[in-house]
Amino acid sequence: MTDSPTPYALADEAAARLAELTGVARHDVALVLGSGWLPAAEALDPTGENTTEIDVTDLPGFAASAVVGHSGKVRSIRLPGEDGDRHLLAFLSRTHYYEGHGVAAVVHGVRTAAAAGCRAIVLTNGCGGLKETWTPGTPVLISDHINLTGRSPIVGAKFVDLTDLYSSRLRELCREVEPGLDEGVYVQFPGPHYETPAEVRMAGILGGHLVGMSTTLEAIAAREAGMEVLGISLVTNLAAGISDAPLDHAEVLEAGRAAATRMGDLLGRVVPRI
Ligand code: 8IG
Repeated sequence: MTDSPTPYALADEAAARLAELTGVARHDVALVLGSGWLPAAEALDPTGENTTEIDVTDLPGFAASAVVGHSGKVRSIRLPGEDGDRHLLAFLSRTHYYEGHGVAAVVHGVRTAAAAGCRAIVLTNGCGGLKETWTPGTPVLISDHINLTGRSPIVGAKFVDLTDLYSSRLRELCREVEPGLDEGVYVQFPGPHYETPAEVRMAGILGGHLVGMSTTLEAIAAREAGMEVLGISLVTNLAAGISDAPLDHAEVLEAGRAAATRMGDLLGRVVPRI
């Protein structure tokens, strides 16, 4: 009988295969796309001439989880910068905690990115907002989080400091490019159901401004791996009970598309400076 590899060894294997398949020995920055964020990846390389796309199922450790109902692709995108190119590793989808494959599966992409050389990671998501001024399509920088899954991706007694989990340096960089960006505390619920209005009120009382079903476990794993973390939420709806105005679905989708494209432009200017 052979022992199954540790999550870290599995990520090393995935990174080695990634380097083979993309022809890129080391990547610099990782990007995880949340719901509604695909236009951001398109905006980063509109012609696709600097992009190689592979199936995550071709990488060790992803087969059982990431793909169910998702596109399951990862792109290697070369971004020209003033002081040389950056190689961006963009996961077009993620494994969610609510899929039930466990926390290691949720953060395997993050660990693979770290093993591939990434020093920073941009975690994006679509979420509900608690501030009424955040109309659908408002991008918000994540300043901190509250992890209501009750779980940690870390294995063993490793006491990782999360004081500046969402890098203030990277938030500053974003604001240099887009000064008006607001920020807020992201609260991860386990999902997959949305919150009740009482749970949304609770999130607000706890100090939260955004509610969603992803990101916090990935951010912790990224910090454990020594990566700098930038978190950006796209508010796609007001959280349950915040507004009684019914949402026009087409309007919401269009607002999301426009905002995600704008965020792609933002990332195109921020990533080369990370
Ligand atoms: I898009 O209102 C999206 N994802 N938990 N609550 C939670 N997740 C979400 C929401 C929301 N909107």
